[in-house]
Amino acid sequence: AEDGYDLWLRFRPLTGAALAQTETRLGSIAAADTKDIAVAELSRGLSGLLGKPVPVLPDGKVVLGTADDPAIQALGLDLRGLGPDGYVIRSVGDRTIVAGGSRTGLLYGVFHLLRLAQETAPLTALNLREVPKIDRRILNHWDNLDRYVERGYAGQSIWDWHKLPDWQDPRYTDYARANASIGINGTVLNNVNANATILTRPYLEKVAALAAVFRPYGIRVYLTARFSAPKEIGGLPHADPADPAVAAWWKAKADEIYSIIPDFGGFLVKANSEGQPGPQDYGRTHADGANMLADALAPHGGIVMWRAFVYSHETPDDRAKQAYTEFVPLDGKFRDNVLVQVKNGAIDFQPREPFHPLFGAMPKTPLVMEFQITKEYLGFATHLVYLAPMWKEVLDADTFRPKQGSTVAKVVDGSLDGHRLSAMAGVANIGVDRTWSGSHFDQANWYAYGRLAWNHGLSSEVIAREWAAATFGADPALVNPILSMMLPSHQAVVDYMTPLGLHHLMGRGHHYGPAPWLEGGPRADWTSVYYHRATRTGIGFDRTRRGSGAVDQYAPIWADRFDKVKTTPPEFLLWFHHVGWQEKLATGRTLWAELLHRYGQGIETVAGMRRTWDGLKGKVDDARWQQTATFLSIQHKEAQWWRDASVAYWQSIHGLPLPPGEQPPP
Ligand code: GCW
Repeated sequence: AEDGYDLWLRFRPLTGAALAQTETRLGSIAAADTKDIAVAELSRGLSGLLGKPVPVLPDGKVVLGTADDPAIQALGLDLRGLGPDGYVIRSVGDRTIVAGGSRTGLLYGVFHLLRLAQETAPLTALNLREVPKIDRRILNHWDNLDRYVERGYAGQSIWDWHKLPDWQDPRYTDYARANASIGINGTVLNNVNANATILTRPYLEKVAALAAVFRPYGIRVYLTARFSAPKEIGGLPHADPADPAVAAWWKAKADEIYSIIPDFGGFLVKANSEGQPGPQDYGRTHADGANMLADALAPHGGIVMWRAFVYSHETPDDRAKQAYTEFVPLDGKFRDNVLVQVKNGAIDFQPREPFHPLFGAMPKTPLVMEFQITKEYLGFATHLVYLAPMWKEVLDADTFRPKQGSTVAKVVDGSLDGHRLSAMAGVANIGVDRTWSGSHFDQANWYAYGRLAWNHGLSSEVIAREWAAATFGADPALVNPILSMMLPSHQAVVDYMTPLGLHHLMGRGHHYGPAPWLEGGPRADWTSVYYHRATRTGIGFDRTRRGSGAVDQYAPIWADRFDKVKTTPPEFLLWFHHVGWQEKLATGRTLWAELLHRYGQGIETVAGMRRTWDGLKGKVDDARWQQTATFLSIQHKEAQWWRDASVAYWQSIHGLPLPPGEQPPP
C-alpha cells in the first residue's frame, strides 16, 4: 500500500512514451567509480522507473563522474566554478553526462536527472548547470533525547538514542537519501532547548554513528550546545565566557568532538531566550558567548549559529522590537565563523509576518534564515498548507538596505555584503510517522525547504510541480488539480486564522486553534490580547511612531510606508496599526466587514480544495486519498471554528451586528 514512506523518491514504473524515452536515453549507466553511492542511487531510481534492473556497463548511456575523473575531463566540458556541490548535466550524442564538482555534487546531479525522469520531462538536449546559492542547507531538529519532538506533529524523534551507536536503523539511511535528493547538507540533531547530556562521551559516540551514516550523502552533523554545559557536565562552578577555565573546557570539548567526528559542522545555540542559559547570566553579551564557542571550533573549521530569537520578560518594550534592539549593536563584534540565525519574522512563525527587520540591519554579520517547516501555528499536520509561498514572500522582500534591490534572499546568501559563509535553517517536520511528516502533503514542505535553500530563485509553483509529479505521478490530470489546492493554501490559512495582519491568537502553550480571548498568566506576550489590542472602538497593534515605534527598525522607505494606514500593505494592516472597526478600507468595506469577508474566503478556499480532492478519487491510490480527504474535512471544520470563535469574541468586545450578508454560525 502507498503509505508515504518513500516520500518523493517513489520511482514507480513509467508507461508509454515516458517509459520509451527513459529506456532509450537512460537505459544503462557508466561510471569511473562503480562503487560510488551516486551509481547506487541512479540505478535504484531508474530500475524502479523502468521496472527492471539497469545495468552498469563500460559504455553505459548515462556517464557519471567528478570533475577530476580523466574520463570526464576528456569530454572537455566547462566544469569551472562548480564548487563541491555543483554539477553539470549534458547530453552528448546519445549519452547523458552527469559531472559533479565532487562526489556530493555528482550525487545531487543524479537526483536531478531522476527528478526529470519522474516528471517525464524531455531527456534530450540537456544542458544544465547548477550551483547552490547557499552553502549550508540545514535542518534543525527540535528533538529531545527522550524522543519527544518539541512542536513535532509526526510522532516521536527518529533518533533512537537508546539503541545507538550499535544499531543504526535503516531509516537513517533513508533520511540521508531524502535530504541529499533535495540538496540538504547539514542537520542539527537536538533541540535548541538543549540538554547538555548530548555533549557527553557516550552520546557523542551515538552522534558519530549517525554522522557516519550521513557522510556518504554529503550531510554533516551539528549539535545544539547548551550554554551551561561546563557547569552541568563539566564540573565547573559556572559557565562565564570570560573565565579562561570555561573557554578551555569548550576547547577541549571541541577537540574531543572532532577526534571522533572529523567533519563535525559546529554548534547551534539558543541563549538567554525563554529561560535558556546564556552569557547574559554573567553580564556578558551574545557576542562574548558566541565568540568563545567560535574560538573553540575555529581550529577545526567549525561554525557557530547563534540564534537571535530573544525576548525578555523584564523588557516591557514591544516584543517585535527586542531582537533588533539587542543584536544590531553587536554587528561587527562576532568572529568570522559566527552566523546569527534569525527567524523569518520578528514575533514567532506566525501564518504571516513581515520580514524580520534584522535582515539588512547587520551587514557585517552573516545571517542565517530560520524557517519553520513544522506547522506550529499553522494547524499542525491536518491542515493542508503549502509553505513555499510564505517563504518566498520573505525571501523576495526588499530590505532597501542599503538600497533598492537588497532582498532578504541576497542578505542570506551572502551576495549583498560579500560574506564567505551562508546558511539556511529549517525546523524539521520529521518523526517516526510512516509519512515522516505527519501527512502526505506536509512532505511538500520538507521538499520545498530543501529546494529553496538550494535556489531561492525557484518559484513556489515550479517546486510544487516537481513534488506533485514525483509524489503522485506526472499526469497533468493529477498535477494541475493538486497545484490548484497547494498554491492558494497559505493565503487560505492566513484568512481563516489571522487575516489583515492579526497574529498570535492561538491557544496557550500548544498554539492550536483559536483563543483570541487569552489574557492573564505569567507574561503579557503569552496572551492574545497583547497582540490584537481589541477595544470597543478598534483593533490592532499600533507599531507606528505614535505607538511602539517598531516601524523605525525598517529602512526609511518601509518605515514611512508602515507608519501610515494608507500605505501599509493590507496584509499587515493590524500588525502595524490600531484601526477603527467601522473605518472604511480601500476595498470599500469597513474593517469589521473586511475581516468577515476574509474569514469567509479562507473557508471557501478550503471547501474548494476538498471538492478538487474529491474529484481525484480513484486517480490517487485509496490509502493516500482517504487520509488526505479526512484531513481536509478536519481542516474545513476547523477553519469554520476559527471564524466562528473569532467573530463571537470580536462581537463580545464591540457589540456590532454581523455585516449585511453575513450569516450567524449554524
Ligand atoms: O516558537 C517558539 C516555540 C518554542 C520554541 C521557540 C524557539 C524551541 O513555541 O517551542 O522552542 O519558539 O524557537 O526557540
